[in-house]
Amino acid sequence: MARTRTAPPPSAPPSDASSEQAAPLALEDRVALLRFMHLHRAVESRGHVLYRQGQVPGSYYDSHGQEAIPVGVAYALSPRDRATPLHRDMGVHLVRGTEPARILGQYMGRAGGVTEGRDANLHFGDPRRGCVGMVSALGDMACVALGIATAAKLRGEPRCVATFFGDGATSRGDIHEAMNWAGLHRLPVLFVLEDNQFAYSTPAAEQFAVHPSRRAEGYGFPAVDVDGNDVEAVFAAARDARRRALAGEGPTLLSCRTLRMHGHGAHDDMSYVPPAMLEEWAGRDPIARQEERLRALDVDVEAVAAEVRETIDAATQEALAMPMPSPETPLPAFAEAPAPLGDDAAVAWIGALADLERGDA
Ligand SMILES: Cc1ncc(C[n+]2csc(CCOP(=O)(O)OP(=O)(O)O)c2C)c(N)n1
Ligand SMILES: [Mg+2]
Repeated sequence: MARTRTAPPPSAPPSDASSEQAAPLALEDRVALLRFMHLHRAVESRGHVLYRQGQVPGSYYDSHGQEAIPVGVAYALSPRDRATPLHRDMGVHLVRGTEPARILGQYMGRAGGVTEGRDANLHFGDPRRGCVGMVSALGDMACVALGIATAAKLRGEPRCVATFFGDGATSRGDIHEAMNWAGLHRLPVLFVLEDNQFAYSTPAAEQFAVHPSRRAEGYGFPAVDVDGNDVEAVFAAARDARRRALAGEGPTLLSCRTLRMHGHGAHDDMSYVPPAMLEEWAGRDPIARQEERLRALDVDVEAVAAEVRETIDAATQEALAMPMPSPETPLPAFAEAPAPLGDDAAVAWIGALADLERGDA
C-alpha cells in the first residue's frame, strides 16, 4: 500500500538542523521539496486565474517551470538567513513561512496581503521572514544583499544571504560591483543566477560573450553549475554554498540553468522561444521529476498534490474575503520594525556583545 507522507506546513520552515547536516536528504525533506514546488506553482496559477477575473491590478508574472530554484535554495537556508527573492520567487516566501492566502491577498492589493495593500503586487518582502522585497531595477538587490551580508560579518552574526537574479540582470553593473566586493571581503552571499536563457525576448547568445558562471572566478570565488530543474541538486548546491559562507570562506555563484515555460508576463505569448526548445524542457519539468523519484520510493505523490489543491482553494477564499486597505490607515507595513524570524539567539548574542563592550569602556 502506498504511504502518504506529510510535509511541514507552510508556516514551518525547515529547522537549522535540516540545513546544517551534510547527510543525504531525509524522505520527509524530499517530499517537502515537492510540496513547496506544488504550492509555488499552485499559488501562481491561482493568481493568474484571479488576474483574468480582473482581481489583480497591473500585469501578471509567473515562473512556471523554474520552481525548483527558489524552493531548493530557500529550503537550504536557516530561519536566521536572509533572502532577496525576485518577484517570481514565490517558493522563497512559501518555504520561509509566508502563508499562501497572504500572497494571494498581495496579488490583489488586499489589506491582508504581505504589504497590507501598500506596495506593488509583486514587489513584496516579509521582514518577519527575513525576506527583502525587490525593486524593479534589475541587479539592484544584489547590492542590498551585500549590505545585509556586510552587516552580518561586521556584527559576527552567523547568517548568510541568498540573492536571486536572472541571466539578463548579469549584464548590469550592480551585479559586477556586488560580486567584486563580496569576493574581496569574503562575504556570506549566495548569488543565485536563475538562468532561464532569455531576458524577456533576448536569448543568451545575444546577451553575453562569456557565460556569467565563468565570471565568478574573476572575482575570486567559485561558481557551481546546477541543473535548475532538479530541486535536490539545487538544494545540495545551496547547502554547500551556505556552509562555505558561514565558515567565512566567502560567496558562491549558483548558476542554475532552466527555462521558464511561460512568457515574461501574462501579455507575452513567448513566440520568440523555439517550439522544440519548449518541448525539450517540458520533459524536464521539476515537479514531474521529483514526483517520479518519490513515486519510485512508494510515496503517494497524488495525495501531496491534492492537499496543496485544498490548501490553495481555502487560501483563495480567505484572500477574496480580505478587505481593501483603508485610505485612513498609515503605512503599517513600513512603520513597524519586527524582529525577523529566527533572530532570537542572534539578538541575545548581540545584546551580550554590547554589554561586554560597555563593560570594557
Ligand atoms: C535596470 C533594468 N533594465 C531593464 C528593466 C526591464 N526589464 C524587466 S524584466 C527584464 C528582463 C529580465 O531578464 P532576466 O534578468 O533574464 O530575468 P527573467 O525575467 O528572465 O527571469 C527587463 C529587461 C528593468 N526592470 N531594470
Ligand atoms: Mg532570464
